[in-house]
Amino acid sequence: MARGPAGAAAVLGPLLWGCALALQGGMLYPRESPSRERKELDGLWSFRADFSDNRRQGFEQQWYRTPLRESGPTLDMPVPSSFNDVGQDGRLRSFVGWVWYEREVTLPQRWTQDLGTRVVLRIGSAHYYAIVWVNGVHVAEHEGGHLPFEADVSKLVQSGPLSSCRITIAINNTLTPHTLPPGTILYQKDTSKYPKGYFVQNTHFDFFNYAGLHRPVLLYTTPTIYIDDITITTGMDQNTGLVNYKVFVQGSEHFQLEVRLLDEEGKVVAQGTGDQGQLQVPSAYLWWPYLMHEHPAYLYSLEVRLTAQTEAGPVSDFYALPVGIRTVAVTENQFLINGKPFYFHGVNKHEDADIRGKGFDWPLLVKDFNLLRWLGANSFRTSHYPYAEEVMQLCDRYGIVVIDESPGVGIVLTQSYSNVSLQHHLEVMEELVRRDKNHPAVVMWSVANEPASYLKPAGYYFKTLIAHTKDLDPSRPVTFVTNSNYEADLGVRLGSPHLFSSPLPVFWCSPDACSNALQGRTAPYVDVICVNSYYSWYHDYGHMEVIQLQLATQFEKWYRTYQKPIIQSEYGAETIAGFHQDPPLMFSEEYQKGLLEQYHLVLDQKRKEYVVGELIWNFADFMTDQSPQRAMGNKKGIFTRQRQPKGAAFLLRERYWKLANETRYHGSAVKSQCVGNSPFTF
Ligand code: GCB
Repeated sequence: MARGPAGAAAVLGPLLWGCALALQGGMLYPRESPSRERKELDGLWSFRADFSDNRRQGFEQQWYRTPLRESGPTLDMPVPSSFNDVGQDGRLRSFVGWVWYEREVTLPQRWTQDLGTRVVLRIGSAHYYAIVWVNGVHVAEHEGGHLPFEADVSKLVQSGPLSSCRITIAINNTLTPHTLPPGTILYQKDTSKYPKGYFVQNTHFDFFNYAGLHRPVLLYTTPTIYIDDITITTGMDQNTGLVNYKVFVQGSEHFQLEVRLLDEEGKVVAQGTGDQGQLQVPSAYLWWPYLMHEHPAYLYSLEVRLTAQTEAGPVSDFYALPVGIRTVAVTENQFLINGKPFYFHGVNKHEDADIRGKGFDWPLLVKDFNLLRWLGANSFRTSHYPYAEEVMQLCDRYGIVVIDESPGVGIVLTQSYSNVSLQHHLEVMEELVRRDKNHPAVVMWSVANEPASYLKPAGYYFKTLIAHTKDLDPSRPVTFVTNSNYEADLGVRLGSPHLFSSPLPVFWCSPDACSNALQGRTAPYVDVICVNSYYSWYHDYGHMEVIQLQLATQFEKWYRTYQKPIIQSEYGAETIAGFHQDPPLMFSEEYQKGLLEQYHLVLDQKRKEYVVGELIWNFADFMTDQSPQRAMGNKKGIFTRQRQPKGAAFLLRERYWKLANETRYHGSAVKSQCVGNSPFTF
């Protein structure tokens, strides 16, 4: 039965029904293999926004029961894309409530007739709450706009003579104090100022709440006995690379598993059997970040073969997972990758572009990675939500290091610290870790951005959230990004001991940190302090002369209190491309450059001590809600929204390449990456 809201009030009210923690099953990226096929459903879908007063007409009239065109007019809607900016109807741009998507799909005959085939529908992201029907039958519901979800639709597509199926997806973009990110619906009741029933969606974050089917939707197959999940952690013992694997199988308890690790030339370098074990790779090539090594981003391929006997005969399933062997560790003042100090010189991004909004787009993605590499950026933070899986895959291939952030942005209301919110946040971290745990590029989790961490419940909330994230993945450090005053912050501070527990070896904590934790002396909530500041922008407007003093004070206060490495996780200035003023005035390109230079002077001192990174806000201009502070969006990009450089991009480029040369561990030439798929060897 659909868990859809029952009454009109619920349409814009809380969307939570109490999610049980501990996710069922894996979320392996759907890759083709000798046993798996894919059918992409990108392209034009039928679409309708439910403009009825209570936004519930679609449920009342059961629009999912018959083709959408039969219940009223439809629009063509591209998928993936946000629905907001593709049309000419201003009401759609700011629409709040349920929208309906539909697509008819013709299936290969084998998929509908071979009962040994499992057919799965996967939705890369549907922002924010989605309900899915296939041929009018409810198959899935999902809360959260930035992570994938699936439905096994085999029974439905294999139950009749039909070789086609109709997929209907209803999506609600309403944000409440308990969603992630949170928001509030403001009902305006003064009928002398607003029409009856008038409401607006308010948010507490600085980007436009684009909505729709933002990422690829596809159908894929597996055998009915199948590889459901794989967990990899890696380490080094002298020159020997260690790959710990665990394979989860569904569909039977009787099966055999073989694993092989192949190098980039396709040569088998290690192999094993069984559902868990350790592969040892003598003289292993390590996965190094871009610009840190002459051969960055070395990827092995872990091929897994499952075989089982069934009454109908033998069954095999194959899956190949890219694997980078690397270690991550944090000391009191360093961030180490493969035991060498790593300095984050990178950016914060958004999934955002003209027309498509937050819709996934390969040309845009490749352009962004080309710009990152041109810039000499070695890292980014997925501000302020998980990005598409394809983005993470490119980071693995190019060696771009990622701080992987949850959609925990704008947690500023007391209600957003309730148990309902916390429970949902814990589950989102489970979904995020489940999806991204095997990416070598991901070196740290960020559970939130700029929460009101001075509020009383913040201490318990973040302690619980961070401990849970460490339990889910003991192999990576955890942080959240703060803009609080160091004295007021309740989320970063020292807390009660957290013991690292994992069936797999712990690689990220330094021996001292581990032994401190184990002896119960200290266990910080966060492992790295990430701090945002906007000196001479949001205060002391125009006074760049105060930046050095204020920034140095910020670093010293945080460091002396906590003795943890610090990343300047945001800094920047609003800049309208083409505005020039010298001496610099706010909003001019000269002011942006001047402000960055002031920051860099202090960063250059402190990076010799304990500052381990700087991430500019922002890579590119992006769309926000309308407000007097924002001239058609946030303009702090060093590139425009169309990805053209402002003056600051050249300044940053010079700096990043200089930093790369100073911090490079080995070699100089950057080898171009082979990004093809190699054939299976089993
Ligand atoms: C911040 C936020 C970011 C904003 C930025 C700004 O601190 O983390 O989401 O866009 O400041 O430009 O105000």
